[in-house]
Amino acid sequence: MSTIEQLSEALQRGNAKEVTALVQEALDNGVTAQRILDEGLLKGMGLLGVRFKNNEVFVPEVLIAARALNKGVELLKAKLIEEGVKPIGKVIIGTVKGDLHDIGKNLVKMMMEGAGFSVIDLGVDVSDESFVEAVKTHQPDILAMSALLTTTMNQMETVINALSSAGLRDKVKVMIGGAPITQSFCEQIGADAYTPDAASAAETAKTFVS
Ligand code: B1M
Repeated sequence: MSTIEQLSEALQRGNAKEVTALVQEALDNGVTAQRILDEGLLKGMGLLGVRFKNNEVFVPEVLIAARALNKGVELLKAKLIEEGVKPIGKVIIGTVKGDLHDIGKNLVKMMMEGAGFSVIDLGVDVSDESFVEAVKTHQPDILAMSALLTTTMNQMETVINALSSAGLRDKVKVMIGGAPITQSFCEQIGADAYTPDAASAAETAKTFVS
């Protein structure tokens, strides 16, 4: 098995120590940072995402793999900048006002980063004003919102209305998700996409920038 294949495997097992050693080994052998990222780390994360979607692995495995991915990316960062590798798009993500649940949001963030996006995380309990301000400042391709409570999901519509009032609605794709969210809710509030899980969120995000 090649170093790159071993890297993809180690990433899926969430072995951060092995991941950093293999990234270093590949760099020492002259493999480009871009190839290490695409064919090793991101491929591994993509495969794990599919297994997550199919309920073959669960939240802890994905979180551990994401930590290993971050370690590997840290090691590659300088080289990637040197090679001029650009992210495929920019995402702003947050959990809506009044809602403190962030495990699902963090998974979506990791999967999007794994798919090659740069992600600005506004955290939890994010007001419509803060979402709008962040869209104004960072001009992302996608605004991603998470809500886990039936009492907070309507905040998503408030944010979309606030984007419209600020003249920003047609400048950004709005993606939503979280346990109480449905496709019909998505259509009702005028969001661009609802996805039920983190892996499909990353897949759908890619279609918005391709
Ligand atoms: Co809370 N909680 N919680 N909670 N909590 C739920 C959501 C609840 C369903 C539990 C229940 O009663 N059965 C219930 C909501 C009921 C409702 O509104 N219908 C509930 C409640 C009521 C509350 C409190 C009000 C409890 C109280 O204080 N009385 C309170 C509210 C606090 C607040 O937010 N203001 C509260 C607090 C908490 C904790 C702080 C203790 C903790 C959160 C810790 C944290 O997030 N850091 C917590 C937890 C852990 C849960 C449960 C048990 C698990 C949620 C979770 O992380 N799941 C949850 C019950 C449950 O869901 N079984 C529950 C794992 C996570 C991976 O799934 O977030 O759904 P999820 O993300 C999924 C998808 O939804 C999707 O991708 C992920 C998977 O790939 N997804 C997106 C999520 N965001 C997306 C965005 C996208 C696309 C996909 O695009 C942008």
